[in-house]
Amino acid sequence: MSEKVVDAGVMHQDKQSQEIHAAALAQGMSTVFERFKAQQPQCEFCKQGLSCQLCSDGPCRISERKPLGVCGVNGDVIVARNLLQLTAIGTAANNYQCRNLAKTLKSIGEGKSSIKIKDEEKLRRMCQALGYDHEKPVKELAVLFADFMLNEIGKQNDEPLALMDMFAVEQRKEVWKKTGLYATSPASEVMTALTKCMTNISNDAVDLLKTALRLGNANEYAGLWGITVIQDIIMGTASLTSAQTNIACIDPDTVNIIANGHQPIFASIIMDKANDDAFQSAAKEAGAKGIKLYGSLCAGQQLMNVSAREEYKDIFGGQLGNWIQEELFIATGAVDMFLMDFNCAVPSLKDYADKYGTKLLSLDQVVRFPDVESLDFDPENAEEQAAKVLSDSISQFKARKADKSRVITLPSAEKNPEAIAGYTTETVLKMFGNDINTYIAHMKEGSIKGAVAVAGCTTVRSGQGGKMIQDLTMELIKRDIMVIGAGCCSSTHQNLGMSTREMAKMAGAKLRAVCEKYDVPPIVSYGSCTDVGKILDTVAALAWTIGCDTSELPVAAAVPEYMEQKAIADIFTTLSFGLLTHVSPEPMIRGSELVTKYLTEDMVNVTGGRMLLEDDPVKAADAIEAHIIDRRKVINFD
Ligand code: XCC
Repeated sequence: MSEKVVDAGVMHQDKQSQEIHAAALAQGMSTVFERFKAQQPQCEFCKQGLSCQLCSDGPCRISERKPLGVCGVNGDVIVARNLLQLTAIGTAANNYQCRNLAKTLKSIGEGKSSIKIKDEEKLRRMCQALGYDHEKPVKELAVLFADFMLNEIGKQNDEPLALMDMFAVEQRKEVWKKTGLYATSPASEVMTALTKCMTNISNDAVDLLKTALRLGNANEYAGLWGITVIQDIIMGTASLTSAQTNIACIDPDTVNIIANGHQPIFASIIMDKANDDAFQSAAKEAGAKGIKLYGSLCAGQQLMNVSAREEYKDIFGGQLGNWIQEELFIATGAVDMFLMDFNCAVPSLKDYADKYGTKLLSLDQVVRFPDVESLDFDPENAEEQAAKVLSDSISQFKARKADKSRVITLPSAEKNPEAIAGYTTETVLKMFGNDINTYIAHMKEGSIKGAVAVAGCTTVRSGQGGKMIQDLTMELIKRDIMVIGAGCCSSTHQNLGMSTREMAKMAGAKLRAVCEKYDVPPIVSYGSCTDVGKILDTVAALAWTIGCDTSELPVAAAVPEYMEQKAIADIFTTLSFGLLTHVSPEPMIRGSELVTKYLTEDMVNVTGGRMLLEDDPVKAADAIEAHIIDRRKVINFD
């Protein structure tokens, strides 16, 4: 056992969560942290990726004494195959979400749904880029664009992804063509990848890893790209905003609805509907001050990004936090309705909901719990569904008020400073006088030494619980490196009060001066983990303008608290883009020297990218900074 077991004293990094965590334990509940501890020691074979459970002759575990499985497979193939399966799951999940969005857009275009398109301009721009007559009626364009996306996701003709052809920088396309990484549709790539994962088919570990890189491209050029664009079209593009964050924003005197997950469209419709007089007066009659909808995880990040709109002012209650906190939201005893729209709805939520009187509702066919009601989002019935959620939430509130035994525990710790959010390529550039060259000029002179996307989940492993995100981010900004946050990393930044303009004071002198001049924080939040697509948009825009390849830019990606499979797919996306990609905790690959060496060293000769495995935030920042300094030389920025 080389790994340190989580120290019970090092859990949530923010005081509000620590308080509610302690209260939940005192009330007889267990959280991710206690269950992690109870699971120790975990299987060393599995941790190294050396366990194969695919066939009836297994499970096989590879060791020096037993180097081959029953079929003769070696540890390299087992490790690579296990990793490829994770990548395929993540790619499928991102594209599943994109397909849902495309279907919703199509139903709007066909006039079957009453949902309104909030960014018509973006739809027209995208259609123009695809070569359609962008002056057609908006509904027609919605159908055209939705059909285009559905075809991209599902086509089986082996044609490359049109989006990759259109939006990737030229040098990158050449790299992908040369290395066999030019991807076709995610449906086809996932089918091929999973077939390769079958027993006794692909016995070449390097080929399996290259398949994961192809999935990375299919993940980006259909899934992530499509999610961001269609969500913007339907919900409206993000704009700069500030909002309350963390558990203390829950108001016990309002009807409280939490929107948890990654698919925020339905929650935005509920917010629209909550303004109706009928619901406002029903809430008041029930004794509530009003109705609040709070964001949770990545869906919350998206909702926060559009929360500056007038119609959401009284309804959006704030962004509660990241996945390791979600049990705690319910443990406050003040939550009436908890909506689960996609992943990161932990199984223990049911125990929490039963204990604290919260109603759980699953909103998508893939989210299923025994004995939990589902109301799968249907764009054709969105209004009725939103009305039902609101009436049920009001009834839940009434029941909460009537329940004399209900204990409400809210944090006594100080509220967080309001977080600023809603950054996109456009908003960042706007801060720099709407000229990407101004940003590049500052990069060139070194006042912005480089930029790092700090994205993805939080994890309970090794006592991280947000700590690694916090420490790595601080180390980076100290070194004049700008941080772009997304996903639960952004939630962690917000909970720790790091998403403010004042953070400029903690940055290196040069970065601080730029931040203060342009009124930009050194840590900008792009939103959900699916907004990695939006971050790569910014990366591509920089590369286009500078005239270099994405692998030559002084940028890197970091997934400092990697947890699940979509993060693995995203990691293969950034690796395929040629970016240095820091990952902690280590994925389960150490059992194969070949796989570890390929990912951390040899891949540089394929895509230009490589994985940086480092659990120490200072050492990770050192290595990222060294990479950025090296890249600056390549493009003559020094
Ligand atoms: Fe889940 Fe996105 Fe990860 Fe957070 S960041 S732990 S997926 S909610 Ni994607």
